[in-house]
Amino acid sequence: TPPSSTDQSLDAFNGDDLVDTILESLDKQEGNKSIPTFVLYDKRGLQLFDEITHLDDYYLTNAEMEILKERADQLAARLHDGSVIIELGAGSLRKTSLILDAIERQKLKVTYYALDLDQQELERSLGSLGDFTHVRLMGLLGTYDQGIPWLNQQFASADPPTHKMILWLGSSIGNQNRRESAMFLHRLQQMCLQPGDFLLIGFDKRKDPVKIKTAYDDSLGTTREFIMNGLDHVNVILGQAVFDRSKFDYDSRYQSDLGRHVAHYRACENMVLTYQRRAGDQLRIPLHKDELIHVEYSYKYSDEEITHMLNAAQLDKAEDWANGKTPYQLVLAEC
Ligand code: AVI
Repeated sequence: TPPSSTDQSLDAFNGDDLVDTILESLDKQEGNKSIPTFVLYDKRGLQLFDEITHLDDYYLTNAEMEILKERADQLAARLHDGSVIIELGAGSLRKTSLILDAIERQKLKVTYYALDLDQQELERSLGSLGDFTHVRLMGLLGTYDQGIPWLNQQFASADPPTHKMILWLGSSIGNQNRRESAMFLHRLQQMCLQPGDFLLIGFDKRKDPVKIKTAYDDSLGTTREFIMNGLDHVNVILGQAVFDRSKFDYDSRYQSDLGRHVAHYRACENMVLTYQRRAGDQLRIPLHKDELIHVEYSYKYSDEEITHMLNAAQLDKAEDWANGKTPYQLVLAEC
């Protein structure tokens, strides 16, 4: 069955697996403790992230929209009747609507698949797009690991092959380390793309450390709240109040030598996290004052790093669209 927008639940997001994943990543020595990044995206987290994308300090979304406004017609001209667009981590679709409007203007019969994790969000954002005559909208509920093989299977035997364009926008590539991203792109290239297919990727550039730091520690405190909400979500997943949010702070650092922003939780005092297991015993995780628990990386890219990554994935650069005002770049890669 496809991960459809209507009835599919996320097997990979099975509750017990999540609990184990979180406890295992926490039960480590000082310096190695982490919480998986996905905890940031519960319902409130998705709302807060949407708020972040409207902030002036978080320049990434506006920069990407500016580029898309300018380039949407050029992008649509790369498609044909019968082409398929697949968006990984579709989100609010504010940016995507710029592309879909351009396709509609060019009267191309294109099917658009939005892959995302939250069914209600998916339905709401697809519903907000309005009516199209030429573009067909489809929601795919699932993780990348569920959606990509399904799509691959869906189009593998088409003759002639279905022309595809994959969208990976919003600098989502930055939330994996460079090696993981290169491997992911290579996998996409191998599994889903055929000669003539495209992949559009949004990269935040590593040019301006001060601007980047402000984007992740904004003046309204929305990012702080977005990160701190992750602890509430962890308590919900664990089914116990393991974290007392008032005893933690958001630690935001831009490491310019490594070209990445790192988000941590910092313990404000010595404490012991306690989780009551079903078997009756307790898992106890001591934390020192100022100990850090990692929750998110946001990697930034130089031109060389982008080229290197595309080469490693055996992709060619077809277009390289920058924004004159902010260090952000959209790269259209071709298989
Ligand atoms: C979703 N992702 C690309 C965002 C980023 O920039 O890493 C998530 C985010 N974290 C803090 N602010 C925004």
